[in-house]
Amino acid sequence: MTMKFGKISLLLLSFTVFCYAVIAVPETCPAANVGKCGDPDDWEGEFFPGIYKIKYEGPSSKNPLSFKWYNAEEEILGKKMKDWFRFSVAFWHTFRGTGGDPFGAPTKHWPWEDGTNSLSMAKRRMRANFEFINKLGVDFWCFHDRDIAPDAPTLEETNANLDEVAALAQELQTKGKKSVLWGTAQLFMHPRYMHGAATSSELEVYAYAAAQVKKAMEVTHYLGGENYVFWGGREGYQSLLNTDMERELNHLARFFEAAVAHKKKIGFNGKHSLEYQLAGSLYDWDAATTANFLRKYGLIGEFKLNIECNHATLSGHSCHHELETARINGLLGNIDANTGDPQVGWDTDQFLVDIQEATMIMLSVIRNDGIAPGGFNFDAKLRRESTDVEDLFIAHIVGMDTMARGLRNAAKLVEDGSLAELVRKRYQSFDTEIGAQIEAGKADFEFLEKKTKEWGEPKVASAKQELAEMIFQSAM
Ligand code: XLS
Ligand code: CA
Ligand code: CA
Repeated sequence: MTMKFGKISLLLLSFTVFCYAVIAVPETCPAANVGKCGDPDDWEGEFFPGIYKIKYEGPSSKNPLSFKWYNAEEEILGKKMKDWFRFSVAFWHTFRGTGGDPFGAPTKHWPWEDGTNSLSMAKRRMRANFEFINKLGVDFWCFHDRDIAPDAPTLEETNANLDEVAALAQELQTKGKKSVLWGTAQLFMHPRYMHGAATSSELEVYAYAAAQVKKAMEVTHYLGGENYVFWGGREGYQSLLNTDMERELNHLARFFEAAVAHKKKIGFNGKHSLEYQLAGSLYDWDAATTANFLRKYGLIGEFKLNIECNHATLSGHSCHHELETARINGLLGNIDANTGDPQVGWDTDQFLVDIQEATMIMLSVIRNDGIAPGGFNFDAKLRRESTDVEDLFIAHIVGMDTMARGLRNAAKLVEDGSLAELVRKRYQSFDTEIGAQIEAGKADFEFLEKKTKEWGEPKVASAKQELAEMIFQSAM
């Protein structure tokens, strides 16, 4: 009996050791390249062997590695599809996302990763990024400073790492005619930013953040970036009992003023975008709050907003609401094309695949006549359970196709005109002499009281919401 138990234990032990060995040894080369890439700098192979340039094959195609709706060169409402979108790949999700979460270990083991965050690994990853965007047929990419190059013990060494990776990115960009849509500084991961960056109670942290943004702006400019984004993921508070909110917001405004001054100093003509919201008590809560902040501090002309759809949901709005708020304030800059989970109150950053939502988004974008020099950045990650390399392509393809369907549908609605006509009719009482007087601010209360006495009880028409929904659906 004891013997039998001993044998079984040994068997189990060897099985565990075997499994551990299989799981623990990270794959460092694709099968075809074994032996050729022992050192990360020696990488000779393709990162995505067997995946060719993704082509438009039309809606009847069953090929997952093809576009069914996104046809880059096709003109819709006088603009090529690629120019409506200016799609961008987010380096942090696509090349630094591991599938790990607070309860589970990483699930993605990309063949090119060696399990380190070394400088040579950073360069290899950058090559993977360019092969990816070239094959996907996207013109732009976005990055945080710390996604693309490793942190080092001193700022000088960290900056030197960043310069080295940026030089490679520059070379690869020129080859593939690609460009940076926006760059940004990661001011939320490192523990020094636990009280915030520009709103930290610690002066030295404020200074460190300034130095980091200075460098990130310079690198973005060096890479021909068209925009620079600020996302204040830690700019907020946990408790007002220990917080001087007014002082923190004043500091934040000073920080942005200094960033604008530095942009001018280095001749970076890119537009600044402010992105808002994650969760909790953040200062940049939604588009309206952020617009108010910019107005109060006289920064409104220097910034636009980077609207992230998942953040819109977290602040209790639809993405369409946030886009319209930004648009009517002349602040629509970039779109982080992603979505959240309606049942989960967290920033899940999923690929947006809801065609109705995409249509609403594109209605705003068409009304704005596009968003250049901004674009659509896929700030979205594969689900933890999606672990094949090809899933990276499939996720972006379905994201691009969804937006393309949104554009096609929105264009149909615009060309058909019934929805616009319904809205026009709804407000037609203002298309009168008195309506014009009200809209020009020339109708005082006495005049309106006189008119009301003349007219009697107002006649109120139907809002026709269901008819509007019916027209909207007819374009799907
Ligand atoms: C996180 C943010 C972040 C910004 C860039 O939720 O969306 O990814 O876009 O710092
Ligand atoms: Ca974002
Ligand atoms: Ca997000």
